[in-house]
Amino acid sequence: MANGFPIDGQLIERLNEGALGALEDDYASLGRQLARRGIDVETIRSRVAAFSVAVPSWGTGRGGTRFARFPLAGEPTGILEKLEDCAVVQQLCRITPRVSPHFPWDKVSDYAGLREVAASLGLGFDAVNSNTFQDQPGQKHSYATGSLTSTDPAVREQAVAHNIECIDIGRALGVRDLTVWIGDGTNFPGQQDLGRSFDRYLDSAAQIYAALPDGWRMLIEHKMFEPAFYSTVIADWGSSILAAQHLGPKARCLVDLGHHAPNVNIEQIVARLHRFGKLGGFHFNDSSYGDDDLDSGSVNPHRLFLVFNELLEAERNPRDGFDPAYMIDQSHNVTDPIESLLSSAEAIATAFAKALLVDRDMLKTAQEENDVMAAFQALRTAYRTDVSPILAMARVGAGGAADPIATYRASGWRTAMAARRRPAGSTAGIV
Ligand code: LRH
Ligand code: MN
Repeated sequence: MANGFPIDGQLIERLNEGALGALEDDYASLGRQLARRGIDVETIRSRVAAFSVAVPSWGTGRGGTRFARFPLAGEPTGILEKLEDCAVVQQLCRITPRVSPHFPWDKVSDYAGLREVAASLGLGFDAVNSNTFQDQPGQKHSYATGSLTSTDPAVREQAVAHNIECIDIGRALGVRDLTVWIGDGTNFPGQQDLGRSFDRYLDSAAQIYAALPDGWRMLIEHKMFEPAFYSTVIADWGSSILAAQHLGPKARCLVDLGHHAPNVNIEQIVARLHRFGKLGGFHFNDSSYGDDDLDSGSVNPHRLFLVFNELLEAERNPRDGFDPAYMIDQSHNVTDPIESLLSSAEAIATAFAKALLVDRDMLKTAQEENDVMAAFQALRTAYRTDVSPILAMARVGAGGAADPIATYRASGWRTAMAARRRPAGSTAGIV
């Protein structure tokens, strides 16, 4: 297979041939429509072709809740099979060339070897994720009462050491970001002192920060609640930016879209973090209630568009080091994870492409002149544009599939993997 990609390239070519006529017709018609708006469709296509978002290794398996996890026959059971499935996603959509791994879930003995395997599949790695929200078999100290903020110095030391181990792994994998999400918090008022627990966080995080190599970033991920249900140490962007400013320039804030109360204006949080040079990255997903980890754009694609609208404004007014890491973080409880990742990558690239269509000079003029409806219509005109022909042309131009999900189904990949892979366990929980 070309470039070690798992699916037969001739199948993709054959199916693309059948779709090309209609696609070129739709693309030409969209090109004429955009030209009337002073927009060159080819410029948008090349921006879309250069766009990419990382996939989470843990998103290739079925996710679950505390109630149950329903395994899928043929789902991956280890990092090598996870990389194969990530390669299928990249082969078909061509905008997910990197995998964000999670440790110790993706632990192996030879990380240089893992990097080679990924490269042979046309993949690289993105931010490494530490895990001090679960106890591992044989672990000396439990994280039941916290990790980086535990009152027990031995527990904090263990959690700091794990994060430093993740940095070492990341160096072997050729990445430069460490994502630190901790579930530390309380379930009862009075259970912990809210001030001292934050101070313990700052002290532990400073030790991790000190271990960051040059050029590395520590991405602090806030989350309103879960697994703690009364208070969470890093509960919101305020706690996150205060910690990042306290730690130093390598510390940035990561925005997981699902980690906010319903209806929070996340795009304004993006604008604030960018204003102070602390916008480090994203975990894209969708949600209605809690950290539902649903497919990006599946519930509220307009919010995703508004986030990318802010990101393009930020790009026009770059602060030092505007280079947010784009990653997906989802839990695929009822779909084939590959189909969800294909659908989500499409939704994220769609939001980006629509945001590229906003007439920003017209928007700024309307804003300055308080022409409210003109300002809103500047966004709405872009949002209601069907950009799917641009995404498909960019995909096919890069060797991907005109219709990724239909091509994936035609490949019979999952059935083949069900015959080849051992059944995955059905323990409840995320992985
Ligand atoms: C926490 C989170 C975090 C990951 C985990 C898998 O809810 O978003 O980013 O470590 O999910
Ligand atoms: Mn996340």
